[in-house]
Amino acid sequence: MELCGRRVVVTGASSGIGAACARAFAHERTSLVLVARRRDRLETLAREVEAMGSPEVLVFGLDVRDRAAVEAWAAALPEPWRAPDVLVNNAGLARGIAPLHEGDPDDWEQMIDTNVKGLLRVSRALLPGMVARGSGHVITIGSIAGHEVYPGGNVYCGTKHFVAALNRAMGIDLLGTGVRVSSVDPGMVETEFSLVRFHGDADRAGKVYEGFEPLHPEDVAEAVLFCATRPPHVNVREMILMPSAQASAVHVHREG
Ligand code: NDP
Ligand code: 8X3
Repeated sequence: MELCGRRVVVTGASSGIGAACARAFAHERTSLVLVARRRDRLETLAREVEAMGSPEVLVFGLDVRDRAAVEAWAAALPEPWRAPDVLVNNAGLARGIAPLHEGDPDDWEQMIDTNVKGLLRVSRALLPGMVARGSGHVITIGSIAGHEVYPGGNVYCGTKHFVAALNRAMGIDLLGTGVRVSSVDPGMVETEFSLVRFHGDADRAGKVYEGFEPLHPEDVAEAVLFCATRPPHVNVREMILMPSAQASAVHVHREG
């Protein structure tokens, strides 16, 4: 499917996979709405993707955990943007890796409020316009953590299992509406993900990616673009994307 001139919303565009998706879509000359809490980063990215050829780029400093703010954001979007052609549901995070009995409930709430409720809120805000128009595509960034669990992954894995279930359920809900639903589910991608998970401990975060080549955010963006460019009769429902050195959440082949 030709993407030039289409409207694409990317949540979590200030970093990592979301920023790479914004660049990948800009390369196809789509217009972009970029959403994240760190607006300054979005403004820098906006200048970059405009220079790449995006005809229109709008940035919104938005916390997807804030229900009223998400509703106000959607209501304030310029009219054509209330029914984007593609929504990349990417904003998300892990906090901590403690066993459940030692876990921090504040971390749990942040993951649940962002990965589960934030994703629901943004989808609920933009889907009615897509359904009314009879076309659109929701592409969610799930995770290998939505297919398996690993030590200390408890709540994060729970949120990503929710995302996997929601992707399947939305596929049923939206059947016959012309709106496609896809999930791209990566293994380890080197982004700010581990820095956030380990509360800013850069040494610990760096060790996660030592001794093997993890996925790069651009690899995931390419998979998202693949989903978005299938002809209208084709829908990628779920795509699992792993580094070649990773066989499961806990099996990673490290050199040295
Ligand atoms: P990054 O930390 O680099 O990016 C996360 C993005 O989410 C940032 O742009 C951040 O922006 C945004 N975000 C976080 N919380 C909120 C919020 N409350 N409101 C709005 N935006 C928010 O990590 P990744 O790029 O790796 O993560 C992107 C997605 O990919 C996540 O859903 C993650 O679970 C998933 N994933 C990551 C993998 C990995 O190994 N890296 C593997 C599998 C899936 P800001 O802080 O400015 O709000
Ligand atoms: C992020 C990848 O393996 O840390 O979703 O869960 S993992």
